[in-house]
Amino acid sequence: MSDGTIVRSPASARASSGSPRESLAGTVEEVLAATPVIDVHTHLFAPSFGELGLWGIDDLLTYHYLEAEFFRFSSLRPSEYWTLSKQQRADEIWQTLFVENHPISEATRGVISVLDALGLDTAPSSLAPLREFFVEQKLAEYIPRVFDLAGISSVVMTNDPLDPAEADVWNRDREPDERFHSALRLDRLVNEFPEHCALIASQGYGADTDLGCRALSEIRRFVVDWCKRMDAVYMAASLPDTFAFPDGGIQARLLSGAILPACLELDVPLALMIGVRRQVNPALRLAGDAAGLADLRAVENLCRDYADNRFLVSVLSRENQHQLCIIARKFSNLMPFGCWWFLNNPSIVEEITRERLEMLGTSFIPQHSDARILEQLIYKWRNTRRTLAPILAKTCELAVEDGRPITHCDIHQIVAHLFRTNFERWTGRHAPTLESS
Ligand code: RAT
Ligand code: ZN
Repeated sequence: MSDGTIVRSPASARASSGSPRESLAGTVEEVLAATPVIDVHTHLFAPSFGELGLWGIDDLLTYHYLEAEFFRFSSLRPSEYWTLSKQQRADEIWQTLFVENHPISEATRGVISVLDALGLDTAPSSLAPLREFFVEQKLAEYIPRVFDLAGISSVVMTNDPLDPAEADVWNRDREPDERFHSALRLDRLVNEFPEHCALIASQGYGADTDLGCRALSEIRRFVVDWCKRMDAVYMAASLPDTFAFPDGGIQARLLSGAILPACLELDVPLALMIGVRRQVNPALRLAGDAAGLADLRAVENLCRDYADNRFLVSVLSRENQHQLCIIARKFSNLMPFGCWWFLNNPSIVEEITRERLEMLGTSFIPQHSDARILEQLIYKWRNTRRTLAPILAKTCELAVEDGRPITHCDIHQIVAHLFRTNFERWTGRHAPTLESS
């Protein structure tokens, strides 16, 4: 079918040709499957980061989304759980969530979906055969296989220069890997500045907790240097539900005095992930964070007062999503992205994505995976495509009904905006494409 072919709505396609592939829904599905994604936010690492990169069955099972679910079913206390080895923890989670209970939640189905995609038994009586499979994999061939199964061309990592394990790698010589872009994560700097001020100073920067003019310009120099060292495609910080701007507090002063000017100097966007309530249950460690409703006036103020900066914004509370769309309609320097963390469930993704399409057309980035374990890319992107397909088809169908023909080329362009070019435009980077693109 040529690119200019008009794609009919399902009803008219059935009436004329009877072929479901001719239908809008079929075409949208095909285009979604064939368009490689740039995954704009993950916690994955390039192979040169060694042990920091997580993959395989034990890492998949000890994912913190599953740990949170495990404690709902198991009588094991968190303090006992943390004394176990990773393999023992994985065994406990498998037994509890996959053998004694039914893996029907989003996170448990994710593991099943990964095993299935890799051609593995989804209900083995022990993890031994699965462990054997993963031990045999060589990352050099395995990463391209996983990327291929997930339909992605590249991912963006999360790189915090104040994380000692990461800084070690960055301070060594490493080959750049075009499949793994970096994002300069500023959580420790923005949210725990007093605790990290000395570490910044130890790297030769005149950081000071007084946050006076000199200290701010030195912190800006620190941020610029690290952004260059990492060749970061954007800078990012997660922020609590209580985040306010401007409020004269440490976060706001760091943003206005150091980070936003550094973004402008380097022409990179700033990603703000707003609404996390860290460690409401510290016993659960990574699984102990929660979400809260934020006051998005902070985003309005930032977008208005820093009109030359570009912002990528994701908000964690379901109740904040409509407000974010409204703000994006007011400020063209704001790009909403992703259905973050607790929102990444089909029912909520569907609602948010429909709302965004209705209010913003294609001018947003619908999803990121947030994958921490390599193989999660497979299920998270499979799920995203599955949820997006009927929504996009319905949207196109409405346009046809309203009198605007939709061509194959239109559908390719719509999906390309959502999966790739909005991000490329925002970051000014063009990531490598797969052969299939
Ligand atoms: O989704 C997650 O894995 C969370 O733990 C967070 O990492 C969150 O995505 C973040 O980037 O802060
Ligand atoms: Zn994340």
